[in-house]
Amino acid sequence: MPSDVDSVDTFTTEFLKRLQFGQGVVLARATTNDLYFALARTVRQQLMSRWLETLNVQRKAKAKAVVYLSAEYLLGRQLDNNLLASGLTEIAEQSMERLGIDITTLREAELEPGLGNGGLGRLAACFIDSLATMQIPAVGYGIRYEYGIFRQTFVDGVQVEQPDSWLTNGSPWEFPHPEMGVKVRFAGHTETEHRDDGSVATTWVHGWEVIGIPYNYMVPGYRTENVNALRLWSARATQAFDLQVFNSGDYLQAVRAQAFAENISKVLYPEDSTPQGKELRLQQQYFFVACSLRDYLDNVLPADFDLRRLPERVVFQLNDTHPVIAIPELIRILVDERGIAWDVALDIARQVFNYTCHTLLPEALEVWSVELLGRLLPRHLEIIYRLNDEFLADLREAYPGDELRVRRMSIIQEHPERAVRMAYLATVVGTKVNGVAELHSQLLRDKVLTDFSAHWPEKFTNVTNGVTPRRFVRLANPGLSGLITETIGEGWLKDLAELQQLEPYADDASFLERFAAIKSANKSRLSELVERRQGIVLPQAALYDVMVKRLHEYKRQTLKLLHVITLYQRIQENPDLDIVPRVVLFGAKAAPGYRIAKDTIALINAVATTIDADPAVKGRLKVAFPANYNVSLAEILIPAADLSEQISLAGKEASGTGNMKLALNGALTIGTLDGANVEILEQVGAENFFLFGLTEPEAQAIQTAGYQPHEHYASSPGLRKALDAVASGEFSGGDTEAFAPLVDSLLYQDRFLALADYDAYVAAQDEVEVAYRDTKAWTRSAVLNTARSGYFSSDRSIQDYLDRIWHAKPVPVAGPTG
Ligand code: 26V
Repeated sequence: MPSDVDSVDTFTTEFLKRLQFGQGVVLARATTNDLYFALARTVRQQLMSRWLETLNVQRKAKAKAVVYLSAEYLLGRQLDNNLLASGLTEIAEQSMERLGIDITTLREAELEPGLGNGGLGRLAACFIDSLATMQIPAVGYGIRYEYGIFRQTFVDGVQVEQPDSWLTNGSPWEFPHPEMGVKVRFAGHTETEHRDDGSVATTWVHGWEVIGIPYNYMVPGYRTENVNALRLWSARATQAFDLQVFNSGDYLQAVRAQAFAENISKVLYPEDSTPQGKELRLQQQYFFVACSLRDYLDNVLPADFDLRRLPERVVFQLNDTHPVIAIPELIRILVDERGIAWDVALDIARQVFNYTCHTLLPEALEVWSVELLGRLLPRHLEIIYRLNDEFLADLREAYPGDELRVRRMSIIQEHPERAVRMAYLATVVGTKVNGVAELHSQLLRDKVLTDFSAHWPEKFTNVTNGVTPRRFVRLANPGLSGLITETIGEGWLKDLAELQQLEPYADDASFLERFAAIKSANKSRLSELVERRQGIVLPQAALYDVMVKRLHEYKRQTLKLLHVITLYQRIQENPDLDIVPRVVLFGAKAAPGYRIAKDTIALINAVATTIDADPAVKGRLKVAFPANYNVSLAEILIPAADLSEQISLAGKEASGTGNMKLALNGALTIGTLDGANVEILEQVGAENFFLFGLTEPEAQAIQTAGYQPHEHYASSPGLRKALDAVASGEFSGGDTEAFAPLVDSLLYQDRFLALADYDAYVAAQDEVEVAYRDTKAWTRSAVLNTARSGYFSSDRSIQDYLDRIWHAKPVPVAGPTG
């Protein structure tokens, strides 16, 4: 294929062709979007031949592949990532410069695919990057939501959600394949036929169906010829359905039917903790899982493939419970469609599925009511019942007389309604169940899936999360990346453990100066952005204190805010106080229906406004809350951080991944012993980490004993003062009602022990302040954070999955960079 664009000349020629023939405009008349499209298409073309070659090589190799099933992929912008992976960044930059085009504007023209809520979706995006980089044959499957995570705006400080229409300008990275549409059936009933030979055959007579159209996205590995695929499904009405209704003469009804079908992939559910049992969400889950299995079994595997040998060729990783309906779906295909005996089918399913759990909050564990499941997927419910019957029979044999245990472990819960516990289904059938950080996996074994881990200890394992250094260091922090590469070479981008080699430079004065200068430049870059967006000017010489993550009570943004109020009150009390100037940055979206979370956002904004209006503060304290925190904003915010806030109540945050990104970029963590913080502390050393707060067992003990939050209010003067200020209306123009629900929930409930940890938190923040005054020592710690965080690469996570769970091997694609 004559498609190489490996010089500035050929790149420019190709770019102009794309502009003319792809967009239908000439340079002089091109819009920014035209130019962005032409550039994206030029890069895409370069990756295209590698992609086809990868498919070719993988098909021939017949190696075991990893199929990652995830309802979310929080991809972020693609242009820079694809330029980097293909080694075309400089050529593209020079080419654009030659044409007088500002490439930065083009970069910013890309609307990021925000097809995920937060950590879980971003982890999926990091994992497919690592899989490709490590040359593992892998496919990611998911949903092509027409609207991703909502765009957050603030109106008078209150979060208002706008639809995220990321596709309005078109999407240059996707390859739609309408001709490869897959039918997905729903509803109806089942019929059983007792055959003469004694066997029983079940047929699912469905009620309605839709078509899934695959959209392919290239997932290029970093500096390798391997390009994997991400395949996202979009729902369309079937023609048969249309014709039937159109023929009946009811045109409007037919159009409505079409809209109904397309609704399935319309929008990402913005809740990330409390499943509402919504019918459309179950439709989404089954839709993408059914499309993906069908696609893999029928199109990816060879036509004559004997499905009895499936475990040799594929492993399905279930990203949380969202794709768990794949288990009964595979069994249904094997038994009902391929005529494989139940026991054999079940045995296959047992070998190919594995389940990752991403939470500990009991309210986040998905259950589907039997009523809904039976109505939407009658055959699947039957299969689940049969699985459960057999499982419970095994249990009764293993634990004679222990009916209580049997009921506890049943896949079907009886109260408050009959429902299928999806985590249990995944645990019963899956080969391996993993948590996402050491502490999380341990608590999963000891607290959430206790009976299961007693029954099957070898089923449980841990894979600590990681993040891709390509996006979150190399692209997000070019300054630091340059310094690292200059110092230790560029091997770290594929083997992040090499960052260790930076350790000796923590005592090298000139290295420290350069490191600090880069941090300071990153702060400028951030403050320019904040000024452009919000007209707020951030002081440069200040400690940048960053808390970015979804808004959730367990993450305790209010605890951070109470500290901010305390700092403010110290200034009010003593206007000449010598404190370290601090910029506190928040980034957080709240689920639209999560009242307390939205109130917290309003309070953060109200506090920011009040502090800003107070001349006594004189630039010593600033709160900035840029709206719409997303991957693109993370890439600017994280490299500017001095201090990383990881202050969830111990035992609640499964892992966290923002904590890893921040540490890698040289921020020091102030944090609790929760999630992966525990491992960050272990890696970077206690001298380079501000640890505070209750431990998980302590928190547990307090809650068991009957926690009384107002006792802390009564005994801590600082806390009392801060809370009183909120209650008195100081931040709401005298309105004492505005934040009453928030204050009351803290004083009378405080589910996540924010008040209990307040004193310890403020004390740790005071230590931060002392430490920050010693610039050299602080920078030394920052360098050590970077040098010692190599463990948190998603490449290492993927290697752990390979070793402990998947047992798949690389299939390198030969080529100039292979
Ligand atoms: C849950 C639900 C519940 C039903 C409604 C829709 C929905 C969408 C997403 C989720 C997932 C919530 C779990 C989650 O995101 N967990 C986060 O996973 C990260 C990656 O493992 C981890 O770092 C975070 O600590 C964990 O909170």
